[in-house]
Amino acid sequence: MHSSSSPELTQFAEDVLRGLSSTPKQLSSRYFYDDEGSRLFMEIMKLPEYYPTRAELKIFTEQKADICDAFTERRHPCPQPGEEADKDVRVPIDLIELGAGDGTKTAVLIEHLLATGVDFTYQPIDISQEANDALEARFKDKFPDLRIDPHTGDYFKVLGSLKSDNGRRKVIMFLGSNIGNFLRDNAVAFFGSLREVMNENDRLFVGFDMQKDPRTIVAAYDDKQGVTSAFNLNLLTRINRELGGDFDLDKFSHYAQYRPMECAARSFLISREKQTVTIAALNRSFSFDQWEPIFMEISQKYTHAMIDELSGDGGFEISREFYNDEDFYIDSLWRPI
Ligand code: AVI
Repeated sequence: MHSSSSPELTQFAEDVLRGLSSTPKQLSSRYFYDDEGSRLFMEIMKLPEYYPTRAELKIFTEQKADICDAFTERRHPCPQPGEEADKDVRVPIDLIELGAGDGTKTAVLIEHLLATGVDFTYQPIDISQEANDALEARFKDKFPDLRIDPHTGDYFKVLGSLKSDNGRRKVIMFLGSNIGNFLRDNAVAFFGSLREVMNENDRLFVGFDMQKDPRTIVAAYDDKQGVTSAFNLNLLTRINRELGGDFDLDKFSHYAQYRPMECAARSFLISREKQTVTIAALNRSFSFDQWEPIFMEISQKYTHAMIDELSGDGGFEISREFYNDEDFYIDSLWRPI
């Protein structure tokens, strides 16, 4: 998409222009993931303070049999009167993952599906060809019998091409509480668009990070080693490199907060002094007051009621939920309605 005034601007440039021209200033966290940003996110996932990845891995490790059963179950898990549960007959599935990362968590489910002889293919979808190539190489090495069919491109374009009913159930996975990086209206629209490319018998499997002790959440987004700070600041480096910006990273500092009433963690880069930043590709300068924030990212946390409402608003009903005892994290399996 191009604006009429600057037809040559890329989507990234347009979004930066719009974000830094708005009040309050903002930058979209979807641009965090250049090579360095992806590397820093891998580091974040190993931090002692960043619990979501370990929480989801624990659910998969401890409940893989139940999860894989639910993916391949032929009938409604609660049989209707006169109908018997038909647990032993498994449906073939296409396991489709949106943004698989390094695939560590998914590997747990794949290993179990292979061991139980389920008829399935694994189809990761990612915008990055390199990410898909690396994942394919890793999984082919780890699981020589796996049928893997990676797709590179926009989620919805790829899913649209997979829409036709081939007799196999699509199980679409969106893990890691990635949905938390969407504002609520965007999350509902995202689920609605997924619903449009799904058939009645398909399933959606979504990871949600739950509301918990606010101190635990803030620490996850403000780690002692400063990796999350580097992750946020890296977007300024990306703007400098790709758009000819002159951001001085020492003049901005990372700030993370959690607002328990909204269950939302937000991160900001705060201008430490009054300054002007010029971005050559936009042919524009932007003034910052001292202590003025740039809103960088929302990481929404959830209650059961919020998940229930989101599923309904997106066109789904909850079929099964997998969570740990403390309700720390939930993987929720949805069925289209
Ligand atoms: C990718 N996403 C779910 C992460 C999160 O928890 O919001 C991104 C992240 N930002 C800072 N730390 C991790």
